[in-house]
Amino acid sequence: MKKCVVLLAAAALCAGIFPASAQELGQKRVVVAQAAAQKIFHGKGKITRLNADAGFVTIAHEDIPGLMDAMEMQFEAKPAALLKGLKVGDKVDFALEGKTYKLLEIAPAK
Ligand SMILES: [Cu+2]
Repeated sequence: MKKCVVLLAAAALCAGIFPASAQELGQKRVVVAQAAAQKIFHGKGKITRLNADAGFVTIAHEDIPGLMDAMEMQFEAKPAALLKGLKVGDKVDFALEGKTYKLLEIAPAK
């Protein structure tokens, strides 16, 4: 009988603790995901296509740690004027917003 009471108490304790900590963990994960989404990331690559008037540039980029592996992809520059003076074949350094992938800065690599 005593064992039964102890088990019940433990079960009640667990039921009380686990939902709370699971919820807390979930909230922490959401906060971390939001922080990553709002973060500015920096990359390096080479321009393979350019539509400066429309504000689109395709870059064969290296790894962007914490965001994506190396690949060739199109980015939208914000504002489009960032792309003025650049040309296909240019090696560039760029900064992008982690959630929308919009280019915030792009300049010839130093
Ligand atoms: Cu990419």
